[in-house]
Amino acid sequence: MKRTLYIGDIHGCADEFERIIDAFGFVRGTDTLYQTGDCINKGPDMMRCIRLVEELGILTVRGNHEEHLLRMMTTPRETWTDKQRARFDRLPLEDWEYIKSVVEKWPLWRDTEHALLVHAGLEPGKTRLEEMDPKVILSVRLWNDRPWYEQVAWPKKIVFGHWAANGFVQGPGYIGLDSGCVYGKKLTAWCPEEDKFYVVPAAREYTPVKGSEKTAQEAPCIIPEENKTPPKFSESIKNFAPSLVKEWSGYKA
Ligand SMILES: [Mn+2]
Repeated sequence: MKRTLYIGDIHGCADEFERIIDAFGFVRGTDTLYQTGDCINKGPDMMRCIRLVEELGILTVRGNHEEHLLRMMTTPRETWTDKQRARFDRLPLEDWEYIKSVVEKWPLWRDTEHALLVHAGLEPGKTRLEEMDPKVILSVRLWNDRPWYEQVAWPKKIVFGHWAANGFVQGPGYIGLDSGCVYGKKLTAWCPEEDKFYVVPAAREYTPVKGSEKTAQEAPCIIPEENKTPPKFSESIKNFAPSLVKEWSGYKA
């Protein structure tokens, strides 16, 4: 049977990325893999993640971190912040050039058979994706102090990432897959044909959990002031239906 898997935010967590694809039992040429963007930065091995995307033909969307990189690489180094320089110095220039050549192909959204895939979310009050602000699609969390997904009705389920502090969420028209793998939580993926979630625990905490202020500053896009305060990080993954969850038992730390 032809199957589909939507995988949440990776942030360089190459081991967990490979493991969730293994746990799913990906069949090359038959199955389709999608990913919510933010493949790069923060975690241990973003080059391996990018190569995996290319080798397996994983269909991703652009995340705010990819957008940020593309913008950085078109501005002179003298204008970068210390943090941007430190981040860039983690890899040789030719690796960044390769990453850029891959991620610049990633679209802002993919209208797929089972879901509309975006990195962060949709802009409430608009009905056409082309009319939405790209910054919102890449970075939105709260809209007028409420989660954007409570304010959007879309003909198709919306699959998104970007909100690790909120964790996994599922509601009538949406699935949020960022369950904070790089923060030592979990990598989550959804298979619509099986109506099942795959979950791989993070091997460790690769990056400390951020405060809300830092989260807002790091977004490359200017977010309206009222949208800048995500809720506190919760230990438990919200709204998880245990019967739908397959905890992958083959995992070894
Ligand atoms: Mn993001």
